[in-house]
Amino acid sequence: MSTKLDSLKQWVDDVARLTQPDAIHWCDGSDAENDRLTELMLAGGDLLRLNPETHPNCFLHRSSPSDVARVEHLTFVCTPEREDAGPNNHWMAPEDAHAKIDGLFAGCMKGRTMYVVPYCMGPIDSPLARCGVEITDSPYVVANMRIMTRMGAAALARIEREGAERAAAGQKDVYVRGLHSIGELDPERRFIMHFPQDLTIKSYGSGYGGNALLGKKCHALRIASFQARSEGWLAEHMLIVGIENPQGEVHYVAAAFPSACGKTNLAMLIPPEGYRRDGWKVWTVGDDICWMRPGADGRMYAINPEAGFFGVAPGTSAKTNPNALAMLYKDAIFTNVGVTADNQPWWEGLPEGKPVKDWQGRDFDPANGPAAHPNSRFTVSAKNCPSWTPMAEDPQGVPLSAIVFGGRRESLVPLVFEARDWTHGVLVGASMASETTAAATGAVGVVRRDSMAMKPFAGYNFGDYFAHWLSFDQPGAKLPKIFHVNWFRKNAAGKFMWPGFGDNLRVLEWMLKRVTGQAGAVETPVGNLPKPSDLNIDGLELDAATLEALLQLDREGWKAEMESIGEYLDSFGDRTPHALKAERAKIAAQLA
Ligand code: GTP
Ligand code: SPV
Ligand code: MN
Repeated sequence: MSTKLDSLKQWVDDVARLTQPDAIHWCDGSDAENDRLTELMLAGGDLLRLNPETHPNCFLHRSSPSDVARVEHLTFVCTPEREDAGPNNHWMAPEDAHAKIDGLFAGCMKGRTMYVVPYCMGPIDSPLARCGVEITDSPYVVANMRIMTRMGAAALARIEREGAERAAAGQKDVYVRGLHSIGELDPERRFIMHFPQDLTIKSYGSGYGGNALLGKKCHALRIASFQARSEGWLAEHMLIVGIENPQGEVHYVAAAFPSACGKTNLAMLIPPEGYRRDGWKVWTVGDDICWMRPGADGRMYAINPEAGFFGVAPGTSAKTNPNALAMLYKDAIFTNVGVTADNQPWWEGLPEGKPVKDWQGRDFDPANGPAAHPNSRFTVSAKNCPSWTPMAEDPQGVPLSAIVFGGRRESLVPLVFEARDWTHGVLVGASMASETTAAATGAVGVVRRDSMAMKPFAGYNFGDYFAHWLSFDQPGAKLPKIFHVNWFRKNAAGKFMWPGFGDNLRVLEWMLKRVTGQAGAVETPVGNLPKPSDLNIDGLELDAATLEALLQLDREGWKAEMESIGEYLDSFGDRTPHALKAERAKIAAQLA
């Protein structure tokens, strides 16, 4: 197999000349192809078969111990002007970046097979979807891309069709070119480079999801956010979930929480018992990425560009996320989890089973740390999820009623508040902060600003990005209402104050009733908060003092927070929109 699209053929030839693989394989995405690759990986030790009785067609991959998470310090946005990447990104001049990474790619696929992986982000027939081609020497990456994207023949057909149309019109190609090699898996020889103007990605030296599955963070967030700016849409680090009320109305909500801060869990939420009895249902559209744009009716329409979930394993249990657990008994790839004596996958938070091997394949010994790496993950098709909705395949996307921002903050930030209007909501998103997690290498638990949960993923200057967000406030626009949540407040004993997970629906219910004008709120300078009586806490074991504390506004604390937000906005210099600074100043003045 090859392609009739000259530009693609040319690029693949150029890459082969540079990397010198023994063989080139064009992926068609078929079952037969996947079976052959699986056999190859089992034979080579890239995959281990898990218990076929309990987990048919499930596999374990153990990565190199130094290659278990995203590497933000080695990730670059390479725009011609440094200012366009912004202080929120590491930058390298494009010619220097190409020279550096091409030096690593030279001859790196000798003795290996080069896989050409055409993929589509979004429903294959959607006008909102975009395609790409990833070249990789990792069969593990191919297997994951097959689950996470629409990969193979249909994607190639769309790329060729669009390519032919554009060539005829004298226009540039629209598919993203991603070149990936696992190299030597040496952290000293590892780079993830983005060239947004050229729709190009080059990633060397890591096999980990966010660094290596180039359709995901590299394409669908960094390159796509850059493209979206000039084309009038948004590419966001958000889950998309449908909430069906007892009247049968479904409201779609998109929520941006930083990595490992609860997107997968909220996307698959199971309503508390009383809600279930009343007829509430939750529908999963996506758990990590949302592409959205205003429709003809002024509402914001969203698609999930992905076809699968690459989710955090630890903490996933029948208690916290039964829908996620249910989809992990067949056709799943596990990365860096432990295993039990009868070869079932195991991670911390599972009440049953006992690990005998840890994520590195050693005999489990608590002295070595947890059995599963804290950032161990599962890869599984979205269709495996019991709450998955066919609306996820709608080429037009789903209309959003609300956008939610949130972070992991053990103090200060209330359980929920509502932004007064779009500009205030954009400020709320831009000001987000969260404690860092194991999803990226580096310290865990350090509070940092993470605007719209996009700090590691915005492909351009955050100042320009805030301005782009503000630009959607147009006459005739029917924009979603914006909220902020914090499931992670802790008490003096260090325990989470809010039960979280399924009970988060109580907070979503309040939000949606605000959207439809059926719920009350207290206005404060920071935003509108529910009174304790505005939340439905039927059947919840939560004492009144805790609920009150979760919904209280700490004025002194917020004064300091507003000062810090002011410094943060200033760090983007002239690029920060004046409207955002003015909004912040107004709130600070009201608090004073
Ligand atoms: P990425 O895939 O890294 O982008 O992360 P994500 O946002 O999808 O994170 P995920 O839902 O997998 O959550 C990761 C961690 O947050 C797990 O340890 C969960 O147990 C925990 N978590 C999720 N929701 C809640 C909640 O409502 N309350 C508490 N206390 N913890 C939660
Ligand atoms: C994240 O870190 O936000 C993830 C996992 O969703 S990865 O795709 O590896 O970036
Ligand atoms: Mn993510």
